[in-house]
Amino acid sequence: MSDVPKTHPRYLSLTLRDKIVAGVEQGITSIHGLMAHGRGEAFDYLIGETTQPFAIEAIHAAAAMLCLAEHPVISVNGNVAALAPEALIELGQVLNAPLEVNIFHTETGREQKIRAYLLKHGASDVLMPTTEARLSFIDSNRKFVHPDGIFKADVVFVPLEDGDRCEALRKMGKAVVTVDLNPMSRTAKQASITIVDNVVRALPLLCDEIRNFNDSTAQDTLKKYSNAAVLQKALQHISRSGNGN
Ligand code: PTJ
Repeated sequence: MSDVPKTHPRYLSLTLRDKIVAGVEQGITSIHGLMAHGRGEAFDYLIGETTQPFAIEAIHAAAAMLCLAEHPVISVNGNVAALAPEALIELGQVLNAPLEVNIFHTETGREQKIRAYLLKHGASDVLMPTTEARLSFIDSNRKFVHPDGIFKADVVFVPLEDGDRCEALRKMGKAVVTVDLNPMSRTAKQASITIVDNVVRALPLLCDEIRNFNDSTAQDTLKKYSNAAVLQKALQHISRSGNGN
């Protein structure tokens, strides 16, 4: 870890950079993940580096969707594993849902390293991609999935990724909950529910919502939820941020 003093005004943001850099050094995060992180930082700056009401609205709906799911699965890539391993494991526990490693950039041994990292942080089991089950509508490494995990899932939690798999999962009839700081990304637009927030802030809030889940209002919450409207609110917030909000 770097020697950034706690009094530095950008301490938290710089700590996250350290986590991503450590992820690359440990072979968990792809080198491309550094660029993805930088893109996220820029959008986080624009949304004010705090969880905004449009994210809270999406988190509320996401909790309902994940709790009502028959077979929810949590997809883990190299960035989210480095940034929030404990919170991912906690989400798996509160939902009783498996974690499954699924990465875009193929690097020898990285999938195994992500699995080992999650186990070291307390995960009881982590599903791995297989050649027995494949997603349709996708050619990248992300097509290899576990038959009892993403392949069978009705709802997949897919934090920060490229849009291809999100589109494929939707075409296969699965619902997708994502966390993406960019409300204009293909993933953000194609997901069923998009939480426009930093994954490190959103995950603990999502776990809390799931713990307080109320079955009697969940269907109603989902009926009223519009992802397009939430993304529009995020965009409006970003455009106002240039005027000093
Ligand atoms: O480990 P791999 O091989 O699966 O690769 C993972 C990355 C993230 C590198 C890969 O999926 C990728 O290239 O993603 P993209 O296309 O760069 O998209 C990442 C999205 O996540 C962008 O829209 C970013 O704004 C957003 N993002 C980055 N960091 C965060 C974030 N969203 C929420 N929280 C973050 N901390």
